[in-house]
Amino acid sequence: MLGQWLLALDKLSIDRFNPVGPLHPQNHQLIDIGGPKMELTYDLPIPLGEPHDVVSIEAKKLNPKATYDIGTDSRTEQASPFATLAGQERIVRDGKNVTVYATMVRSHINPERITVNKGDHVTIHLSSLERAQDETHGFAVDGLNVHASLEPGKTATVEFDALDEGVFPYYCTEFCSALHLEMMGYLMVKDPNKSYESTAVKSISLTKEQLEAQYKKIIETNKATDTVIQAVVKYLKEKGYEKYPTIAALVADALDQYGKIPEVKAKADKALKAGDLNQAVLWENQIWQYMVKTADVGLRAKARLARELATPMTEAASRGEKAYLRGGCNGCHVIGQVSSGPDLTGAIARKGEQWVYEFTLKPESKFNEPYTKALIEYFNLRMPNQHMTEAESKDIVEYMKWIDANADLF
Ligand code: HEC
Ligand SMILES: [Cu+2]
Repeated sequence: MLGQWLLALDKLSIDRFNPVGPLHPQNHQLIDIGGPKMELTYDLPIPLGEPHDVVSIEAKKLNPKATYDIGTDSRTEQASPFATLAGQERIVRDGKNVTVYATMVRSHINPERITVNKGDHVTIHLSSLERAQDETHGFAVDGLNVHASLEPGKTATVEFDALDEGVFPYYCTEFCSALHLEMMGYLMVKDPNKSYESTAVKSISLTKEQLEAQYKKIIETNKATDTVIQAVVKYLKEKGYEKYPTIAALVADALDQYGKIPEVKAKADKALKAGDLNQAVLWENQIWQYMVKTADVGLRAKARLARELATPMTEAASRGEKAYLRGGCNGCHVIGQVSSGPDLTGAIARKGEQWVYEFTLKPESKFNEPYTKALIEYFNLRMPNQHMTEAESKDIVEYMKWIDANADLF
């Protein structure tokens, strides 16, 4: 609103931020001048303030793209000539030039092995196949000073000269999912004038009984994991996830992972038939990996859908949720699930608002009650005092009432 806001583009920020060295940030300040007294609303330290420049845009005018179309060069905003789709990953050699067409999607970088000769010039075109919003991957090669940020759908390129012989891990540099640490591969740089002896890895040989037991165990695990997936899929379908584009994108992502299973299952069964239990176990493990990825994304979609369908939160409940997260309650309690602590769904119904309020504020005040004693025994853990204030504890009760009102969704 005209005459409502003042933007100060400040050079000196002495005393505003923690001093961390001679170079202080410059800062922009948003000042509310609508009232009788100027009020500082926002203090924004910026690393490079000169020349000061500012444009303000009404938030509702912003309508950014949530993800790139797969294979977009973010600099030109056009389809990249180096875009690589699943199944098109390849390594092309032309004399001393090695060009790699790679893809990244949770939780793999494909290819996972790149072998080049010392002195080669290596170009790696990376395409993110992610369609989920904000699911960014990074790419770095150890010791080679290259880094790329791959937002969903983007294609980017890194280049370097492989000057040193050795093995250089490359990996995703964004914490992208529970299996993020799996997102890596190895660049091997060989000296073409040398011959390398392969170090045979001694494999521990298992007896037939041990292998059978392993096979049985992984089959059971996969069955149990699939049950979880099917339950999530049923939930998503019943609640009409297709109506929500960002959730539908997550589900498409999950199904991508799930769709890779039949091919691997065929390999596992073939190995089993041929009597190669060792190989069958390895393939079944691969299936489990795909299932975990499917479940991981599926559960995220479920949580989002629950949020879409739930009744709106009151202001107090929404403050309560923030307090709940700030208080670390979610470290032990998972809504809708028994975790390191009880499922808090229904806590209000079980014990009443006043009790939950008092317990949140000061759990130790209730440790002598038979109800709490039984819980402590069951979880082998006392709920710690998280030092919530009275106001926070009240808000948390409102949040828990919201949970109970929407219990069928969790
Ligand atoms: C370190 C793990 C841990 C943290 C953190 C934690 N809790 Fe708990 N909570 C438990 C355990 C274990 C129990 C059951 C044993 C007990 O009552 O002490 C419990 C019990 C409860 C109960 C009673 C549940 C019922 O079914 O009647 C409520 C309510 C509760 N917690 C709320 C909270 C809130 C709110 C926070 C955050 C301020 C929180 N908890 C943080 C572990 C935790
Ligand atoms: Cu990643």
